Amino acid sequence: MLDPATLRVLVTGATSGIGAATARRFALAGAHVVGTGRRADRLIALRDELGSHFHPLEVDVRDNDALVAALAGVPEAFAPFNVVFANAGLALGLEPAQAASLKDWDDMVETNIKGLLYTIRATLPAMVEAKEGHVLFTGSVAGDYPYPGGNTYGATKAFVKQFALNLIADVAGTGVRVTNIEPGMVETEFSLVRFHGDAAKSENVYAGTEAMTAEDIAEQVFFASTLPRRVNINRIQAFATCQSFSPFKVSRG
Ligand code: NDP
Ligand code: 8X3
Repeated sequence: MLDPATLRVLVTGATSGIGAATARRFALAGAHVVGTGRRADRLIALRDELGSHFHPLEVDVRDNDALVAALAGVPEAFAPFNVVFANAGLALGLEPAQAASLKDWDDMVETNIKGLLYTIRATLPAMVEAKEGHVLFTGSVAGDYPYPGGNTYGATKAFVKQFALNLIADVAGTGVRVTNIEPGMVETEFSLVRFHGDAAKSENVYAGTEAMTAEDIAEQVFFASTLPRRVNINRIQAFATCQSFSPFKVSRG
């Protein structure tokens, strides 16, 4: 197993949910962690909690210039990264495609696809040059399985899955590893964001279930990243145990 103290980790979307839990998991194990997000107060709170092993970086992943500039200013102890967790993302809306908001679609594409690409393009060359590094993504079961209202969100996560697999092909022989983490239902702020702040709708998603926790997913990220460097986990797909599949729906009459 790799010594976590040797890891210099970038986590995008560290202000909440899976990203915050992952930043905690690595920092408390002795890694140096840079966490990003747009909500500076959340990042400062995480720094207050985790101390000198956490460096906050307020940046919107959709702004490539800002992202590149912010990453260039990371203190020495935290760079160069040898683990990059491109996790920042969101679902917006659950309407059928014919009724969905085009702005929601734009925001998902800008964040889940373009922001993720900016993150990788800004960090991958240094890992390839160092012949050491690990890129992990937060994909989703929605990238494999369709559901009503999943339209653009699921398609962005299908992009993430295929990009991850293609990246494995590109970095072959460089020592860089690539893993797509593909969770099912995790109770975070995900549904609150999806329903544009409607707490009742969000709570309804998790009511009566035992959803996975952000810590459950952080553990998967930590596991994949601390395996010996000879091991590349391509994909980890996990449902909450209470989740399963439905039969095909057939419209009749
Ligand atoms: P949260 O809403 O709790 O966290 C989302 C994180 O993404 C926040 O830190 C948020 O930070 C950040 N983020 C969103 N947009 C931007 C942006 N433009 N720039 C920078 N950061 C951004 O949800 P989760 O933790 O659940 O989501 C994390 C990832 O997990 C997402 O990619 C999501 O699609 C994926 N996922 C979630 C599942 C679930 O059931 N919860 C299941 C499968 C995948 P801020 O708002 O401060 O910028
Ligand atoms: C989040 C899981 O099923 O809400 O990616 O799309 S789901």
